[in-house]
Amino acid sequence: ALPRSVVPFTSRTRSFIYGMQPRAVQGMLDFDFMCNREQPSVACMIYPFGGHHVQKFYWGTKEMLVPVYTTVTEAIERFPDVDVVVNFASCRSVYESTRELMLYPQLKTIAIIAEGVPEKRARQLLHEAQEKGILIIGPATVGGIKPGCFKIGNTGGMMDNIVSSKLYRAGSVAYVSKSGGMSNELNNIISRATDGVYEGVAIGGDRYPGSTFIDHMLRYEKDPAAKILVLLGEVGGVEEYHLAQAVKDGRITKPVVAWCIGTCAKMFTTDVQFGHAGSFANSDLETADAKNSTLRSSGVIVPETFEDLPETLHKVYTSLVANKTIAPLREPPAPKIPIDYSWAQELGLIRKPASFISTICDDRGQELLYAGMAISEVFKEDIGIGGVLSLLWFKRRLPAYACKFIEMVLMLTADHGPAVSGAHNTIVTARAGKDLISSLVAGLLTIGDRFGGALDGAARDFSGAYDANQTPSDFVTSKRKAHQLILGIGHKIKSRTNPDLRVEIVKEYVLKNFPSADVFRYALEVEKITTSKKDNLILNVDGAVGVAFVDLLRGCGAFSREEAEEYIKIGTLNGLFVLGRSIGFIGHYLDQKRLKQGLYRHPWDDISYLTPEQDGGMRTLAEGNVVVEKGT
Ligand code: Q5B
Repeated sequence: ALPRSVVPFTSRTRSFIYGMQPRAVQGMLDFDFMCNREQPSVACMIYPFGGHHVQKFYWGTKEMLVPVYTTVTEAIERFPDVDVVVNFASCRSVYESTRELMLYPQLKTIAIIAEGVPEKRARQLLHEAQEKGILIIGPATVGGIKPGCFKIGNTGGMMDNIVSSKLYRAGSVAYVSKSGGMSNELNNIISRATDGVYEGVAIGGDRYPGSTFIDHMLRYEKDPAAKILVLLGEVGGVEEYHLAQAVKDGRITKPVVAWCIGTCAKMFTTDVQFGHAGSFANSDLETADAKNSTLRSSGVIVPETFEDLPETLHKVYTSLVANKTIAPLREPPAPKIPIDYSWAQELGLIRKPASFISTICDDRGQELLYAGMAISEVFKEDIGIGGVLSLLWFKRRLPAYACKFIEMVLMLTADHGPAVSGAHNTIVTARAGKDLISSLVAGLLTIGDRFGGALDGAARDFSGAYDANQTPSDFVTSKRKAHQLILGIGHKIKSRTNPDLRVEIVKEYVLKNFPSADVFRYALEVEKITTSKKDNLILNVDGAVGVAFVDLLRGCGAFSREEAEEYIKIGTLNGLFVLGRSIGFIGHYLDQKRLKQGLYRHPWDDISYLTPEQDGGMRTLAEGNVVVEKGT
C-alpha cells in the first residue's frame, strides 16, 4: 500500500468538516453515494456554537444523521479513523483553527477553503505543516476530487456536472490546477479526451499555497494508477518552473501535459491582475508565455493554444492505450442521484399542488407587499394602521373615512380597565409568573358573546332584522320569544343615565361621516325600546361598532353586497375588538410585571361556599333556597 503522503484520499477516507456547511456536506455525501462508497466520507462536523447536536442529511433517497461536535478534541476522540479535515473557517479564524487541528497527529490532510488569508499567516501555517508532515490544500481553494473515493467540499459543482464529467469513477489522468473554475474546465476536458480523471487538486489562487503544483505532481508520479499528469497553471508566480525542472531532471517520467493560461496578458497595454490573488506577473519570468515555453523545452507536452489542449490530451491518451500503459475499463452505467426537490422544481422537472394558498401578503420579492402594495408605498402614502388593516383584512384600499373609523375603533376598544373579564385574566396570569404571550392569550380567550365578542352577532342580528323589514319593536319581541339576548345590547355598568362615551363617539362619527347609516339608525331605535324596559340595556360598544361596520361594508363602495355579507358571516368584526383590546391586555401585563406583583389568590371571603351536605344534592341553585356561607 502506498503511504498517505502519496495517496491522501482513498475510498475509505473519512473527514471532519470544520464549520457549519450543510450544503457542502450534502454534496460530499451525494458524491459518496454515487461512487458506491460503503461509508460516508464525512464523519462529523465541528462547529463551536450551538452545542453538540446532530444534523440530518440525505444518503441517496434515505436520510442519515451527522453529528456536530463543538470541539476538535471531542471529534478526534469519537472518530480515530478520520485523517482529513475540510476547514471552512473564515479568513479571520482559519489560522487559529488550522493550528489547533495540526496539534492532532491523526490528521494528515487539511483543506483550507477561506479566501483572503493574510500571506504571512498562510506561510506560517505552511511552515508548521511541513514540519509535521501534514498536507495542506489551499487556502483560497475549492479543494479537490478523487473519483470513486473522495470529494473535498464543493469541488466539482452540482451533481449533474459531476455525472457529466464522469467523476463517479476513476480514470487515468491526475491533474493539478489553481481554482475550482479551472478544475471544472479540466474535469470536462479530461472526461471527453481520455478515460477520465484519476485525481484532481486545486491548490488555490493565493501567492503562498499550502501545497504547490510540484508537491502533487511528485505524488502522482509515485502513484502507479496516475498515468497522465496534467497541469493547468496561470500567469504569476514561478511554481510551474519546478515542474519543468522535475521533468528535465527525470524526477517525473510520466507524460505531462501542461498549459499556463493568461497568454493574452501581453495584449493589454497595462499590467493585468487576473482573478486570483497570485495571478499577476511581477517579471517576464512569471508571464504565461515564458512558462509555457520553458515547460515545452523541458519535455512537457504543451499545446499551441488552450483550445488545442483536448486534442493534445487525446493524442497522449490514445498512445498510452496503444502501448498498453492504459487499459480502458468497461464504462459503468452513470449513477442516478436523486435531485433535491427545490432544484428539480427550479428546473421545471416536477410539479405539486401547493398545500397553501395565500392572497394577502407576499414576502418573496425584494420588497414586502401588503395586498399588492409595496411596504415603501405604505409609508410613502402614509396609509396608517387603518389602511394596513384594510389591505390585509379586506385586500382593498378603503376610503379615508373608513380607515379613520377603523383606527378609532382600535383606539376606543384598547382598554376598559382592569376589572373586565379579559384584563382580569391577563393580570391573574401575569401574576402567576407567566410570560407576555401566555398572559395576553389568557385574556383574549375570555372574549366571546358576553364580553367583547358580540360584534359579529350584533351585526348579523340587527342587519338581518333590518333587511327583513322587522320593526324595532317586533325585533325585540321576537328575540324575547326566542329566549335570546340581543347581542350588542346591555352593559354591566353603563346605562342611559351613565352613558358609555365610547358609544357616543362612534355615534357622532358614523352619523356625520358615513354615506349611509341605516343599520346603525335601526339599532338606535332598538335601543330606545330596550332602555325603556331596563336602564342598562343600551347599545353597547360591541353593538355600536358591529352595526356601524355593516353600514361601512355596505356603503363604502369597495365591496359588493355579497362580499359585505360574507365578511359578517365569516366572523370578521370581533377581530376589531381582539386587536384593539390586545393593546390594553399587553399594557396590563407590563403593569403587573413593573409592579412586581406576586401570585394572586382569590380571598375566601369573596367566595360563597356550599358543601354537599348543605345543598342536599341539588344540581343548580335554582332548585331550592339554601343559605350559603362566605369563606373567612
Ligand atoms: N338583558 C352585557 O348583563 C351583559 C340583554 C337583556 C335582552 C340583552 C348582557 C349581555 C349581550 C352580549 C353583549 C357585550 C352580560 C357587552 C363588552 C365590552 C366592555 C365590557 C365592560 C369593555 C350585561 C339583566 C336583565 C335580564 C336579562 C336582560 C340583559 N341583556 N335582554 N338583550 N342583550 N348582552 N355583550 O348587566 O328580565 O331581569 O331576567 O349579555 O352585547 O363586553 O366594560 O364591562 O369594553 O370591556 O349582567 O364594554 O347585557 O344583565 O344578564 O343580569 O340581565 O336584562 O334578560 O332580564 P347584566 P343580566 P330579566 S360590552
